Amino acid sequence: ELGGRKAKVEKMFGLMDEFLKNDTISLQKDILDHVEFTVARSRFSFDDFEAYQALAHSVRDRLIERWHDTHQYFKKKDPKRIYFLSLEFLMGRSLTNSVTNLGIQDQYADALTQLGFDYEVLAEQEGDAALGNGGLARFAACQMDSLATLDYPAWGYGLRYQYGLFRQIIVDGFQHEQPDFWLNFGNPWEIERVHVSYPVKFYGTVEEEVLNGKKCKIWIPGESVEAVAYDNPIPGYGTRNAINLRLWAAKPSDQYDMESYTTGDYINAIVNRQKAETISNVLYPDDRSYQGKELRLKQQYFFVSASLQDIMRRFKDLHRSFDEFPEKVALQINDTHPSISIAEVMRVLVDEEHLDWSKAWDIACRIFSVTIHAVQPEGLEKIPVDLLGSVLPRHLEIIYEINYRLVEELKKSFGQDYDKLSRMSIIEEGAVKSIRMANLSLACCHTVNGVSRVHLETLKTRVFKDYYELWPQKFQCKTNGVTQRRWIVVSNPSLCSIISKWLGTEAWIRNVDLISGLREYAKDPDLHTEWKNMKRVNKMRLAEYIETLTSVKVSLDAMFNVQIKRIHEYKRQLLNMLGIIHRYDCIKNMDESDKRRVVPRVCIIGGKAAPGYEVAKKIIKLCHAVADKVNNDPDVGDLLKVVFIPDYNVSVAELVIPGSDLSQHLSTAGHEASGTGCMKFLMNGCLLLATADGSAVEIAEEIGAENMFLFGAKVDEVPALREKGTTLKGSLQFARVVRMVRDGYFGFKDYFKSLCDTVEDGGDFYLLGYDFASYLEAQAAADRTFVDQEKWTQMSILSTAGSGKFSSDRTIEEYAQQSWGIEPCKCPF
Ligand code: GPK
Repeated sequence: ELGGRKAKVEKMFGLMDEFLKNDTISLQKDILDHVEFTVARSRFSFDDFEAYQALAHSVRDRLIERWHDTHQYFKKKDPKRIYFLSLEFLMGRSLTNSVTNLGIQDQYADALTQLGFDYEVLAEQEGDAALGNGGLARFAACQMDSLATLDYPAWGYGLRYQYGLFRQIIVDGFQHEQPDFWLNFGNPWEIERVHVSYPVKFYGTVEEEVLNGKKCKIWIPGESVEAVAYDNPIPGYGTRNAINLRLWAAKPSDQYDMESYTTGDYINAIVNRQKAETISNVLYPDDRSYQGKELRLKQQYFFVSASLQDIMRRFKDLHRSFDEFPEKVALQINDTHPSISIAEVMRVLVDEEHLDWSKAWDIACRIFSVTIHAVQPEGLEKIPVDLLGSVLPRHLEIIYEINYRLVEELKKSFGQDYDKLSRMSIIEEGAVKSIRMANLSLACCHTVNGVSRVHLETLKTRVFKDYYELWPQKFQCKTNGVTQRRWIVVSNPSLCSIISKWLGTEAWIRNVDLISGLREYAKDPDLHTEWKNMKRVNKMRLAEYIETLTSVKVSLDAMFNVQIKRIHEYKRQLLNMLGIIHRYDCIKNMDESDKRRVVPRVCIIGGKAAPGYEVAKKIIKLCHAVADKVNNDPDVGDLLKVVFIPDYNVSVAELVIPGSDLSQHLSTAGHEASGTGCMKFLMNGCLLLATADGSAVEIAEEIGAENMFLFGAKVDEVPALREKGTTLKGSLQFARVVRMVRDGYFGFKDYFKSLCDTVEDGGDFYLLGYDFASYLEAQAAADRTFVDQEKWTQMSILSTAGSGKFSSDRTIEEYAQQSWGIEPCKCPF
């Protein structure tokens, strides 16, 4: 029997290439089949959206084929696997990315043209999968692409939110949030696995039991919800491997409410059951601020519990003893959000598998690693003890036990230094007694990763100082990266062709270090011509988009100057706005001959503010108020335009980045853990105007500081500057532009008052006033350079050429080797 099965598997591998064909005719046939049988439209009449759906399903078939093969192969080889747990993934669109990674873009384009459709137009039909907030979530998506491409045996685990990140609409210049019901028209990229489901328990009590003469604890839960798997294949580039991103959706469970059915309250019983689904309903839209909300905790535990059941089931299929667990399993915790998994692993090993505590703890300590994305200690999650005790009573006990043993160990190193012990404790005493999720991770994880060198330094010297002194070896730097597949190949095809042509190879798409080969041609006039044409075409596309959305016409000769990211005080979109106001003010005071020397600018801003973040919302309004005034001022004309792009998301970024000349990264030094947007601009040859913060410091090392526009206070100057507080005076220019806003020059005087207060009157925590002069100087330097197009183009080429380090492929290699201890497992054929 076994021999028979083996022969069958061999046969299947042998037939692999026999299945779905990728020639034009086969693709057309598949698309039309899907029109008829999946979308259920007649092949004689279907519109662009239906064509997109059919196209997507034909791609999905090809993904599924590879994905099955890959998992069959992983099963056969049984390598150590990496499980990547993240509450957020910002995948964006899948069509073009999948087709590119499958390597059949030309075939598809031909097939569609012959059917009378345009591939690019159909691609535009797809909505974004926005199951995340910002950098953290997009970075998770880039890592999945690299894991697949580098053939690592990896799984992603997360939550399948019904509502992704809210849609931003702008009414009279104010942000409004609308629900993103992204699943309305179906999602061809996911595979519903009704048979892969696990019960997840909440509430209840803990009781003691005697088992084989030993006392043990058992959790008697009060509620059970079913977690159902939705699988999202992630194809690698230039490999047959396709890995899986498994997202969990909550469904009512059949257990636990039988009572109400028998008591006759039939309708209420069903309504109550339905409430279970709320767990995976909606993504929390707050970027890096944590409120102790029950639903949030339930989301975290829900996805962690389901994922661990899945992981352990897979492990137990092939292995008998948990002794081997650390040889087969690495668990990566993306920020502290999934750190309840540490307590869950302990609960399963101790309560269900009946391992000794110390044995279980040893296993836990060998499997977990964590990446911290926050900079501020306030950004770290704390869960009120009462809340945790009610939702997960057994986990609270386990955390107490972990903490007790931790503190005993700490006493050995630090004696009776109670201040230190209380800082390092997992439990925070105080008005609201809380669990510090970061400390739970620090206590257990073998590796604690920072996302840039500067960030790791901050973790070591400030945020986790005590832990660093105790366990320096745990702390590692894994500078972030982004995938060149999406951020060059998919979103900037003309640049992609130029790079391949000049390097004489496409190998850089998998091995991006080769991109440095462009340096050699940085002064080549032929390359300059191609480069400038590429930029111009991308700017044209962006200009059309801007006009469609905002009715503002922009000149292609202007410098496109862009800041796109979540709106935050520390990211200082306000500094950008004040700089724009300054520029406007200067132009207003110029005579015609002065004006001729002004470099025309289009200032583009985009980003969402968390719904409850008032200051951020005022910044958005200020952008619109300034835009209204400036764009309609005949004195200014094309010299200055201000554009706010609404509903910024991944696919908007794919359009905006290739069309930018200059990008701005203005965080107060020490506040941006890394930044990944800057890396996408860098790859696309957009020059950077940035503070020496996060990854910008490393970018300057790679491309040379002379090839970007750095400004502002340095990380180590910031604390002293803050100390000086009120005695710090911004420049006269700064006072003047703030006064213009205060005096109602752009209207909404009362509304903007509190915004102005944040940067004046002894406030100005983020040092806008202090950095203003040097910001203006950097902007002026950018102007001077832009006039010299040859110089500018050379810097642009050198930016792309120096971007190799910032590929997520490099990041993933470092994780694989330094944190996870995993090897590639490449599916043959
Ligand atoms: C950091 F703490 C957080 C958070 O809650 N959300 C988020 O997007 C970002 N981040 C950092 O702000 C960026 O500097 C960093 O590049 C990104 O995470 C990925 O590490």
